Amino acid sequence: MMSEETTTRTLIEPEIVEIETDLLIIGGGMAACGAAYEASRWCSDIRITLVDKAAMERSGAVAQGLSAINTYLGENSPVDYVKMVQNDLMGIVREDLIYDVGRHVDGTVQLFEDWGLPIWKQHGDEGKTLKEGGRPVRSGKWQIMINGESYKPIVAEATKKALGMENIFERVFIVKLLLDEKEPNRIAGAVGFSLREHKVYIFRCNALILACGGAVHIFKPRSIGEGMGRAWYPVWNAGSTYAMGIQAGAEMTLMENRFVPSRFKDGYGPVGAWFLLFKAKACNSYGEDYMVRNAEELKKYEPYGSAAVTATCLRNHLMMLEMREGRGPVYMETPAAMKALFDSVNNDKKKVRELEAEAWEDFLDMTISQAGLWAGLNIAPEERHSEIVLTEPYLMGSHAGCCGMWVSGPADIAPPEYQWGYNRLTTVQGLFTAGDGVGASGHKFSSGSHTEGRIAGKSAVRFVKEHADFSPAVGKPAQEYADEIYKPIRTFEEHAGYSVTPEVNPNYILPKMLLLRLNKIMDEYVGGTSTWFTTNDNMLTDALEYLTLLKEDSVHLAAPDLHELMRCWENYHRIWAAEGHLRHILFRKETRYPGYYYRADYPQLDEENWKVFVNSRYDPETGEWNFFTKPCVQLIK
Ligand code: SFD
Ligand code: AMP
Repeated sequence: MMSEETTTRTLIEPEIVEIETDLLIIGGGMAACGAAYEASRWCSDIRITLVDKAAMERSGAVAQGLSAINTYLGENSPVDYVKMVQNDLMGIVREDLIYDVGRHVDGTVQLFEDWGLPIWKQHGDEGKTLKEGGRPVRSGKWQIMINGESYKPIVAEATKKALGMENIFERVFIVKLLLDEKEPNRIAGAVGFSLREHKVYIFRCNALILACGGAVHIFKPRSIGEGMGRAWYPVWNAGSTYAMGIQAGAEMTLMENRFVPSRFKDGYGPVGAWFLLFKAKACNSYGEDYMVRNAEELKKYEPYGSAAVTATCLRNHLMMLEMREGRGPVYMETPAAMKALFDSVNNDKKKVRELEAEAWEDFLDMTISQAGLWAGLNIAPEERHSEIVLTEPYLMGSHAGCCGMWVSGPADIAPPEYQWGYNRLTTVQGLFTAGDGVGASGHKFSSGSHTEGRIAGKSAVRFVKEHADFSPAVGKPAQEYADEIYKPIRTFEEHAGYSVTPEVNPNYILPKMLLLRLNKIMDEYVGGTSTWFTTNDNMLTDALEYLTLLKEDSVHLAAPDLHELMRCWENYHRIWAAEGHLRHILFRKETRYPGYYYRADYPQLDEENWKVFVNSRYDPETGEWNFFTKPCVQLIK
């Protein structure tokens, strides 16, 4: 143990900065950028402020870029888009919200092109924009190819220009939302801290758009040790959207849903371009296509099993059978696909080189580590196949997953039970969300999330104008918020030096330790990779007890610096998002998403009793969770 003198430190007192605004946007990703861009178009007389925990140029899921835009309708109709999403998410979706994204998304993609995003065009249409009728190169029915390494800087730049840098706070992490003191269930602001300076921010606002992306590292990842930072979705999306929404009392929907992507093993490279553009097949280690071999299995999951495109979770289910029954590993058969493509260009040397470059570029544009791994393993995709695997689960509302908040739908389409005034308003007055935040409407991807942000932005501006007499009243004195946020710094200051090794100290928990404990609970009891995504009532009940203890212990989190302070709050958010997920799985007594998770005690799909939304509300006054179902209204037959 070290002596007393060495532990004496000067306590850090953060400066408190208080900011009044009309519309506060939390997040700087695709949805938030869309919200800020659109909101500024509809008003010059209201104050709009955006707060991002990172630098917007490279923040959020699109940080590394993307190689495709997965939602572009083009020749398809919004009705077909709704049908596709409905089937992919096993029938329970909000068709009004999906239709709304579908009818506006192409305009958003055309804006991206105007701002400088290079979109691949079919032979003969090179140089023609989409607006001018240029035909994009489609990888699939809904997806188009882009040169997307700089996708995020391009989208962020347009937002910065629209909003002005003076209204953007970068590297400020929002810890929690503030409810109004006078009006119940009414948003009034948010508090957070700077990651660069000792400053705590208190924002007061009239309306707020919460768009902090999805949740990663809730479950133990497949990558371990020094590779643990590698995941498919970005590790810096820590469930803040769900946690802060739940804590504020917003009604949540389908939080039991998750997304388990099949990905190139260890590098987490996406598979879409390989399946759709390069037309590759994925086979078990005996060379059998698992979709063909296990086709009969799909009959158990009608009406979804017989759809023209098999739902993502069911594709996973068929792949998992191979692993469970011992016929793994599963490989993406890249050499056969490349050979067919080379043959299609008559093995023309220049064209062959271009195709090889495209294969690498798919990863270099969005998952650079996968290209690194190929190089490290001496894999040339035209010569050697690559293993694919089902990753750990992610919580998200924008890809082939649909957990999130329950929001009001568009006035012209939403049935009365799905509508309470403002499009994308949550059940908390003044609180809006978009992108990963909106539940029951997946398959938005980057373009749809930006589109939905634009929808929410326009709607929130109208809300502000129609509630101009509101003046936010936040409860506690500013210093109390500052003390609460800086508690982990204080804990470290108080106890550092008690032990020689800072990682081993009985007086506190470092964020990584807490993360590992959360990951272990979720993995082993709530259907992570260790149990092949299988859980049951007893496992879930035990997990809830362990999670409750973990939440209690989180008061002992300690942060040696501002970066670790962010890690503390991120992990606190993860616990809340995890709890929502767990409680929802416990409530739904069926296996709605085979391939995403299995309730071993209710292994069937139960269309008769469970084709409903499972919704929940945490009451911030009492601390109680309340669960109920809502009908699933089918608008399109
Ligand atoms: O290949 C706080 N996505 C794909 N979309 C496509 O269109 N095409 C693809 O090719 C896609 N693929 C893909 C995708 C994502 C990733 C990581 C890979 C590959 C490797 C999905 C889209 O990217 C995704 O749907 C959207 O980005 C979702 O938008 P949004 O806005 O809901 O989330 P965000 O962009 O991650 O932004 C979150 C923001 O919040 C900030 N933030 N700020 C303040 N305080 C806090 N507490 C905060 N917490 C988070 C973040 O910094 C960020 O700015 S493929 O796999 O299919
Ligand atoms: P991914 O790379 O898995 O994120 O997928 C990118 C896009 O391709 C998404 O729109 C997926 O729904 C779609 N996709 C991926 N694999 C398949 C497949 N085998 N069949 C149909 N669509 C797919």
